[in-house]
Amino acid sequence: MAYTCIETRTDDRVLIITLNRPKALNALNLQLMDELTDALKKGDKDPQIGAMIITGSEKAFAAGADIKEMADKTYMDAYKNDFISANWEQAAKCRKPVIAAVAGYALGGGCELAMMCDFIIAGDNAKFGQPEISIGAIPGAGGTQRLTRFIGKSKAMEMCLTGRMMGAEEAERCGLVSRIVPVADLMEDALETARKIAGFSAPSVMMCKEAVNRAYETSLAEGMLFERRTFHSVFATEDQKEGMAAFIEKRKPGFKNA
Ligand code: CO8
Repeated sequence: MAYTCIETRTDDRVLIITLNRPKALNALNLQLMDELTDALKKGDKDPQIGAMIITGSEKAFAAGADIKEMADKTYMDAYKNDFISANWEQAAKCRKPVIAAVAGYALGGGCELAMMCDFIIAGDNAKFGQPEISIGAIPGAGGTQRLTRFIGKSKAMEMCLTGRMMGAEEAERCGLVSRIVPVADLMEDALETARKIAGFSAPSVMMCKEAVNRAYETSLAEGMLFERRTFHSVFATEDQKEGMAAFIEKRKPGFKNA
């Protein structure tokens, strides 16, 4: 698939996907979402890739779903084609870690896409929001659900009902983003983080991600059991033997599956 709305490149074992519709502030149209889904699926399958980054430009990660593309939709169009169908959720379905490196606007579907990733590193100029209410709509790809889990009901309700934007500092304070870095350093920082993760044992990384995600989907007791059983299974991997032997022998581990 030739890409016209995104750009991809690899750096070491990291796949970097850059949303690239600068004239529309990276508004997420169907073509862009199809390309993003394709790139994420390929990265997830490629044994040479250990982690992925989704980013945009310095001005906009993505200013939302493409309003011009959806303005004339009818209910029947939306319902029959299951608008924002499951393949728009690929970022949340990947087994390998996906980091959102967000500078500028992450609004509506842009904020939702960032929240589908495993964590968000924000440039200091990042602005997050769910402004759908101001165009007579509501969030449609997780804004009311994921945002509430990230930042709690009171703040999520206020954000969704007023459409106000939240800056990077507020986003860090309330747990929406993991870290803020100067926008000029955003990509280098995200890359360094992704390279670090991609250098660890690939099965451990995937198991760890699955276990953290369980915290969202189940009770504490079930989550603890899942974590413990998954922990038991690392003793079946060569990487566990190598990682622990390397610690004891005071050397760097050479993970087979890195
Ligand atoms: N859709 C289409 N075009 C857009 C969008 C968008 N979401 N956002 C910006 N653009 C276009 C503008 O129309 C403009 O194009 P043109 O030059 O042809 O007029 C160009 O990008 C530049 O935009 P502005 O001139 O408005 O730039 P400003 O710097 O003045 O303002 C803002 C920046 C504040 C970001 C402003 O553009 C804005 O408010 N954008 C819309 C934000 C919004 O409402 N987003 C929510 C959209 S609805 C949604 O996301 C539903 C989610 C569905 C799920 C998606 C699944 C992933």
